[in-house]
Amino acid sequence: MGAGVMEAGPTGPGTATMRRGGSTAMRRRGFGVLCAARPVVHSVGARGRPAVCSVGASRQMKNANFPLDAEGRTFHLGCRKGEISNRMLSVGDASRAQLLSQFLKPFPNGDPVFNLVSSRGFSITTGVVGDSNTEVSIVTTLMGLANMDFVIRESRAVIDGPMAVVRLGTCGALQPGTLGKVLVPSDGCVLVHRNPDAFTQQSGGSANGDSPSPYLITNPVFPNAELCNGLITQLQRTLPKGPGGIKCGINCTTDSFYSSQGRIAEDFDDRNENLIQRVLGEIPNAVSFEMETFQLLHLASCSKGTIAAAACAIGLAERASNEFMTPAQLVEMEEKAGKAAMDALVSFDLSSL
Ligand code: R1P
Repeated sequence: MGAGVMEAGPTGPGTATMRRGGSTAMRRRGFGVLCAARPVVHSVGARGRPAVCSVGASRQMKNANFPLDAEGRTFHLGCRKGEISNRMLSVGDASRAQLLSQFLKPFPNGDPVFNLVSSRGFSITTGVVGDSNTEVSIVTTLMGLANMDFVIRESRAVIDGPMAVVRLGTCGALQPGTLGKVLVPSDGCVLVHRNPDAFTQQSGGSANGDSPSPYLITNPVFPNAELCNGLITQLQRTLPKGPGGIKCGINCTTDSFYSSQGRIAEDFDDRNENLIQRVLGEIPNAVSFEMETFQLLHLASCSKGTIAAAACAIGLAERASNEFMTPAQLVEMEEKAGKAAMDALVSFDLSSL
């Protein structure tokens, strides 16, 4: 944890102080607004007693079209204005968020690093990056398209002005020799998704007699070029050259870790035996399989020019060789790539949007 992080939970009791407008009454009641950076639904209230985090369903929401509670907190992320920076680092894993919070310092006015965990398990940690005097939020976006949708839409709703978002994930490495590299979708990102109609009995095939394909591949979406180039520059600065470095190409986001990434299962009819071969045949420079980047880049492209987004992912497992990085290797790469991503966010000119 970075100095001054308000840490709470079983392994790190601290003082849960509301930053930026938290109500004293809520603090006094030990209202569990601030929780652990870990996926733990406990916080430490003002009296140091664990309390169930209640940023979630127990609050009275208003407006069924875009629910907000009486404090203006969003339904799932549990955040309100002033708690998330315009510069956001999205990570899937709570332990990655906690690891990278070491790079966040308290605010110049003395406010400690801010931390919130919603009852849905999303976390937000906001502080100042190193000596830059620039705020960044590390947001745990969990897994999959829907969770990225919650994070981007709900953060957009409570942030004024342009936003820059970088995702640092892990992924399946598709090209031989890329285990442990940071794979950057500078050439775009497609969505590979299961086509349920191909699995139903009434799907009789198309007019030309073809059976519907069990997996569909979209056209690519693209990162913001300036943010992506800045990310590559920072990664090249931070990472070793050669095998431990970066590889650029196309990322394939999938709607399943299993079927649409070509993992063979005995318990389900998945019809995916040739999927990896097909993906690499159609997209020779496909470098990675992961589960969120398409939604991030797609939403950014539909944000009416208000969100710049880019992404990278550590090749945690190489699909062809079946090899995995060790946990120690992963932590080392998360630290290096995470710092690079935060520096890229700090360097990005938000006024260019
Ligand atoms: C699957 O294990 C998860 O890991 C990858 C995938 O995109 C998916 O979310 O990324 P993260 O490590 O960022 O979660």
